[in-house]
Amino acid sequence: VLIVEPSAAERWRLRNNLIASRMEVFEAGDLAMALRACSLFGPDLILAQWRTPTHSGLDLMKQLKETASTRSIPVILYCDIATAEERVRAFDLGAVDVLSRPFVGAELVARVRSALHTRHLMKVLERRAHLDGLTGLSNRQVFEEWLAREWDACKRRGLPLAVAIADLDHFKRINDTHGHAAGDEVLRQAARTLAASVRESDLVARYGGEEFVVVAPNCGKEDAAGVAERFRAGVSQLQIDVHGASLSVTASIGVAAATDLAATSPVELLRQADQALYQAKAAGRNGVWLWEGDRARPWGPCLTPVSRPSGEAMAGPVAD
Ligand code: GH3
Ligand code: MG
Ligand code: MG
Repeated sequence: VLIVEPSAAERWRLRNNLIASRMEVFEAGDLAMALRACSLFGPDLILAQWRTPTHSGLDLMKQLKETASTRSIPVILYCDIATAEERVRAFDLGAVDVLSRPFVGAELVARVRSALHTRHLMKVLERRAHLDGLTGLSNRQVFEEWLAREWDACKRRGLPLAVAIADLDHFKRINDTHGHAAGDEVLRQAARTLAASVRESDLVARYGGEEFVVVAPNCGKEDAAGVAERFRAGVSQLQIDVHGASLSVTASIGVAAATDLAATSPVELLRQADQALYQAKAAGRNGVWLWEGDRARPWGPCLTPVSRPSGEAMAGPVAD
């Protein structure tokens, strides 16, 4: 809980009440310190004095609303007397509670605890809304929002961006032969392998049933193909124990990267990665195909280039 209160004596009193109830407390004496404390500590709740010599609690709330990371922090305002109009205005601005002094410590703690509980439930719901329940990866909605945001950021900064779409090979057979629960376990382990194959700045999401997608900002095509190859190799080495049997699985991956983001679009990049994936499947699966220019080509150390009569180099990934 972040206490925003100019009087050191009052801060001390509030702080003692909250600490006695095993809450972690930070303190700020003015608006600038409060905003700094928010970015440093990310409080779950702000308990703020409404009227101070330097600012009003409403100013604080307006400032919090301006930044994405502080927008959802609940605020409880307190003051000596607030008129009905003022209280309405505070709630309109998003205050979760308004307290009139004098208040006893037990009531303060009860109100703070109740607001923290609501905050906790909101966080749980937000997490559930963003994650895929089976694999724990981000879900498709997060992926779409993330791609749009990262696309704009990379475009502004003149950076490349890559996407990779991975699809497990003959996954239906695993379900049909070993049952749905075995299939689920394969999906979980494949997801874990993919998450371990990417950089921290990349996003991995479950795209659909047995399909995953990676968004790699500031990543060129060769590096993205390298990530895809790491995943392909990692998945092919998995030994998944199900009812005493050891299952293995492979994946096909399509990769596409854009360097001039103003000249293309996320939809087009995904189409290219999907087309490359399609080629990886058609060529025998368990391979990485990279979109280049106007076509996909196979990529990776597992491939043996084959000369074609036209002279164009084509290679076939290891067939299953
Ligand atoms: P391909 O190599 O061409 O990709 O063949 P495939 O069998 O992997 O592809 P197909 O699209 O025919 O089958 C995908 C299967 O994935 C069918 C579906 O039942 C299964 N599936 C989708 N979501 C889940 C899930 O959450 N759990 C399990 N166990 N299976 C799932
Ligand atoms: Mg599929
Ligand atoms: Mg598949």
